[in-house]
Amino acid sequence: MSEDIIGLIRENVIQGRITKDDEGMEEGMVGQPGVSELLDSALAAGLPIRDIITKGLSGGMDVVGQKFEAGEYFIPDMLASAEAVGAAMEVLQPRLASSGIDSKGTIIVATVKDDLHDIGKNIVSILLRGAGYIVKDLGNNIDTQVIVDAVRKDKPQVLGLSALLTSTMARMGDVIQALEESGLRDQVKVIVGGAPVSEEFARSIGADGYGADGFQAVAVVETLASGTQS
Ligand code: B12
Repeated sequence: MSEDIIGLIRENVIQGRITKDDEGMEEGMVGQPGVSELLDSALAAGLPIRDIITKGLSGGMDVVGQKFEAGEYFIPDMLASAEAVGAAMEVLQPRLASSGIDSKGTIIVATVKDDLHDIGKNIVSILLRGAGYIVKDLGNNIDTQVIVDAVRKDKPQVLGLSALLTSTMARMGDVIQALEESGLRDQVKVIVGGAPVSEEFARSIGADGYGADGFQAVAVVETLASGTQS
């Protein structure tokens, strides 16, 4: 039963359906529960938020990517699915939020220049906030210099960079180099992530850590931030 609800969430992300009133990619879906109704059911049934995010939301987006690659989906279809994930994360955010009273430190996150993909970065931000960090989210398509200036000003323990395109992932290395040139590299740990990024790539650009998903991002930050507290 629980697997069914998560499977339906995944399917409705693929269909880009937020509520029961939305049409999907396929005929005859109006009236069937959308992501938001299914999320209510999942939460009422006490299903693990981790499974909802990894299997339902991210799992759905993986299929959307495959369909785009296969020429079955186009940009508006990807956007409809992205909006469904965004709506779900808005509902999940308060449940993941920590009290914030004893912040564990500050993290800056950004998607690099020329890259508009921000769903993954937003999930990482929400999970880090939930784990007790103050997260300053600079947004997407962020210029290297803007990131460097933010590190200088806010002095975060960790900087998290996201890139979803093979054409933009090298920008993460540019940011690390710019931090070095600005004399800031020793003051901040840099972690990277995004679908085309790997542990090996992270190492090759001199990053301090890599996370394959939002939960790994939190685990890496916990390890790195504990080593940087003054
Ligand atoms: C949704 C989407 C879009 C949406 C983005 C909307 C938005 N607000 O983000 C829109 C429609 C705008 C879009 C546009 C384009 N897209 Co697009 N898009 C996708 C899609 C389907 C899903 C991405 C996503 O949200 N995944 C779900 C999230 C949860 O996963 P995630 O981002 O990987 O994040 C997780 C981890 O990677 C990790 N993580 C992410 N960031 C970070 C950061 C840190 C620090 C850490 C530790 C971890 C971490 O944790 C996250 C949570 O678990 C992917 C396919 C895919 N499977 O990735 C294609 C994809 C990335 N897009 C692609 C392409 C080609 C494009 C376009 C060039 C299309 C075009 N012709 O215009 C444009 C480029 C626009 C631009 N300049 O950025 C290609 C990239 C191919 C490549 N080799 O580079 C993909 C792979 C699709 C494909 N299979 O062809 N896209």
